[in-house]
Amino acid sequence: MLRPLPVMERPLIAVLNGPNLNMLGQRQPEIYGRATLDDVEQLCLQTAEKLGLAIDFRQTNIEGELISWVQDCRKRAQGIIINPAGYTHTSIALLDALLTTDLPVIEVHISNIHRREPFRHHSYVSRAATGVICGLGVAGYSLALQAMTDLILNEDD
Ligand code: CA2
Repeated sequence: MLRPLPVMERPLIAVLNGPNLNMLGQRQPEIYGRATLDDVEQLCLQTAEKLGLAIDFRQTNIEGELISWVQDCRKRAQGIIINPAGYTHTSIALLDALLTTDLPVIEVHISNIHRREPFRHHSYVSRAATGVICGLGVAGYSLALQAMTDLILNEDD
């Protein structure tokens, strides 16, 4: 049986979360469910362990900080999973940062943004995304890690 890779040698995936996602589980459970952001991090850690990935899971309420984290990924990560939250629908600056990374990007939304208010139907970020997962609750993060594994393994195809 193959031994799992030591954490240092595993591909690093940044899992980045935008504004107000620190409120998960505390408000609007009818839209976002009952899981907290800590629960989502645990889900990602468990999924990453099974897939042989390392993850760097972060949340910020500050647009510039999110952009700096995306820029840093160019030097240190193999892929980006991002729930840009409200910046999805507003931030050309975040789109520009993602476009400069040349990394696979998966955009995740907990809710189905297309079933919600019209202003949520457009995503600037999607233009930089390899794929988008929305409407499957926090399981979308786990699905994104699985998809990211396939993207990284097939990178040279
Ligand atoms: O469905 C998603 O994951 C969103 O990215 C969440 C954003 C929203 O602006 C996007 O349109 C869709 C909102 C994140 C705020 O999350 C909260 C969670 C619980 C209570 C309050 C806010």
